[in-house]
Amino acid sequence: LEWDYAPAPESAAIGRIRDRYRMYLDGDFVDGQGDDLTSVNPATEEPLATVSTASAADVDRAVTAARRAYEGPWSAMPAAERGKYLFRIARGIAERARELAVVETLDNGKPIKESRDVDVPTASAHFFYHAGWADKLAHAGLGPAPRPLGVVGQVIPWNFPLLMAAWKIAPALAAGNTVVLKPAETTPLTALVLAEILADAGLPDGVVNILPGAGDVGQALVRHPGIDKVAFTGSTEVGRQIQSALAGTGRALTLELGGKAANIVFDDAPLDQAVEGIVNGIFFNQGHVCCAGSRLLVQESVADEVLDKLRLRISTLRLGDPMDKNTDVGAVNSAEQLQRITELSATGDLEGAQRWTSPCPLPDRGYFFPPTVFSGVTQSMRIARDEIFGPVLSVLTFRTPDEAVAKANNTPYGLSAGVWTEKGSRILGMASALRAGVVWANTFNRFDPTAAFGGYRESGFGREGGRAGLAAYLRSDEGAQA
Ligand code: TXE
Repeated sequence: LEWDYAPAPESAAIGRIRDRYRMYLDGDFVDGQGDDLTSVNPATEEPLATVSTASAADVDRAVTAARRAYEGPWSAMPAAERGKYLFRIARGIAERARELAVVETLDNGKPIKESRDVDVPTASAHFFYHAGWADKLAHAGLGPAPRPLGVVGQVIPWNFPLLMAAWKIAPALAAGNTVVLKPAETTPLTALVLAEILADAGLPDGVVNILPGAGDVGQALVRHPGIDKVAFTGSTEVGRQIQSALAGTGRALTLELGGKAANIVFDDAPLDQAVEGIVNGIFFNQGHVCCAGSRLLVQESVADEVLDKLRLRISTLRLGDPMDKNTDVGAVNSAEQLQRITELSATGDLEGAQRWTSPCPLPDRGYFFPPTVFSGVTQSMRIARDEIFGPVLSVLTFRTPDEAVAKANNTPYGLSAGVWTEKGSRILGMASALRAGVVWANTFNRFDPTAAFGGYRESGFGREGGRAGLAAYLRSDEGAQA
């Protein structure tokens, strides 16, 4: 399958998606014993590549390989050497940035400008940041000699396939652990390209193993007795199952689950800037973002003005071919997710909210859902409570800051929130009153490897990024335990 996307001369040699991808086990690319899966381009509904998947026996082999690597070369290696591998991986991602961005967009459906400008550079930045930590763990404020946990089992979702792999693998390796990672079944390709980068970096065999497969492979991995810690990003439902499966085992666990973030706009906010933040908050990555600003809470006095500006701005968003660098909204990742979004948003109509849909035309094929805004939403409606994980915004209003806090916190989730106001004191007050792991002020959806990311309550526990994220991969009081 030739790329449509003009490759730079220096990368012309790798301008091809392979027909078949194999799993990465103990330093080799091998066929797994599971049934092959076909990765589909969600923008065209055409098959992209065949991917070999793991069986429970493959999971067992991978855990054994990771244990051997942990007890052997990886633990024996001076920490500064470990850091060098992470630097090499960071550089490898940067060198293959164009290829990774293209594969990500074809496999996931996200606009190429997002994979190119956000996913791939942030993945590389994550390895760079953690490379620097590898030989400085004694200075991380986690005690004089923090120790790794051992073999880590990691399961990631399909919304940021490469970036989630980087978020999981980089801190685990920096802290001295070894890894078995399972990418999501609809987006396994960039994790397997990353595996090539790991192999090219000369990472010792078994330090990282990447095993594609569906939920059954994830289940075999997280329940494997040879795993010392599980890190999971995905649905709250599966997170709950994993937590109960691990209860009483003493194994470490971090969960990064769903969200229903409030993006709160006060009447003194710079409204044009806020509108940009609202649009970015919910339409970035088609709204397939756990911290998406899916509930707009706007102060009543400016609600009509904000809604008018918002509709105007959304009408200019270009939806369509994710490989077109002008596209703002790409394809929904799978037919299943499209159906979920369609069904959940239909409850908004039934419950009496007013639906407004962007006038952009939808392509004839592919899984697309138009940017949608529901106004007149009340707190009891499902579209105000449930995570839609799509380009659908629910708009509620408030009169006072206290009412804004009460409505924002009226959710079982607690991952993120946004506050738009010119008043610094109000930002600080809201940040401490909002029950959310991340509160953005006059911006939204900003990610940085130095900053801890994670939630409360049904959004999970444990942090990724920053010193706290590192602590989650070390034996210390700060790592969350099941
Ligand atoms: O998630 P799953 P799905 C939310 C979002 C979305 C919904 C369903 O609301 O609409 O979840 O998405 C693996 N043991 N989020 O069905 O099933 C699975 O193979 C171990 C929010 O895709 O949780 C995949 O690799 N692993 C979220 C990963 O878990 C299991 C991102 C996520 O899939 C498993 C994704 C099991 N029993 C969805 N069952 C976020 N926090 O960003 C499945 N998996």
